[in-house]
Parts: sequence; structure tokens; C-alpha cells
Amino acid sequence: MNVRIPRAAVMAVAGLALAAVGVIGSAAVENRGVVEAQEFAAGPSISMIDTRFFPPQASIPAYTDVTISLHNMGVTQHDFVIPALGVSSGSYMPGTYGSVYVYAEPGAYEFLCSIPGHKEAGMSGVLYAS
Ligand SMILES: [Cu+2]
Repeated sequence: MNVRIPRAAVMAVAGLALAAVGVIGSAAVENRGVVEAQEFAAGPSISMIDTRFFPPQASIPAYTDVTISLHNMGVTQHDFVIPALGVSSGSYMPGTYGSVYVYAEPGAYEFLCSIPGHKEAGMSGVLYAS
């Protein structure tokens, strides 16, 4: 399993680099066929940029364990929180990467940066599960 996870990660990164948000789902399906040990579907990649998230809207499949990839492209610390789902990434220093796991029933869920003042400055968005 330890051997397979890096390969899945590399494939997921390659898929994310090439695919728009709407296409990532199919890339995840292909990855699953190749890498048996992968338990989470590769979901959208969201960048944290000072005072906003990009993209500000993203979609995931409902009732599915999904990985949302995060990248702080800003010059200050940010985080990624989905209050309604109890998801909190913890702080990301500028230039750092990571991910959070999400499982959701169908619906629209606000995500935001919880660092004081950042949501008010524009760091929020909506994650759609369907
Ligand atoms: Cu922030």
C-alpha cells in the first residue's frame, strides 16, 4: 500500500494539472481502475489566493469520499473550512500544498478561510455535492 499511494498521488496531480474541474471525476475513475488501493476519489483542486479562492465554486459527487486538493498561492497564511461538514484544513503557509477529505450528502456547502478578515475580504465559495 505504501508503494501504491505515491503513484496514485502522482497520477492525481497529473490529472489535476491537465483537467478542468468538471473533468477531474473521470480522471479519478481511471486512477481507481489502475490503483486498487486508492480509497478516495480525486476531487477538485482549489487554490487559495489572497482574498479569494479559485475556483470559487466546485463540485463533488455526493455520498462519496473525495479528496479536495489545496494550494496556497498567496503571500499570507490561509485555510480551507467547510463549517457545515466539519471540515478544516488547518493553516497553510504561502506556497504550500495539501488536501482535505470530504463526504457530503447532496447540497450546497459554503467554504471559507477562517483567518480573521479573510472571508469578509472575499475568501469564500460554494461546494456543490450532487
Ligand atoms: Cu485566508
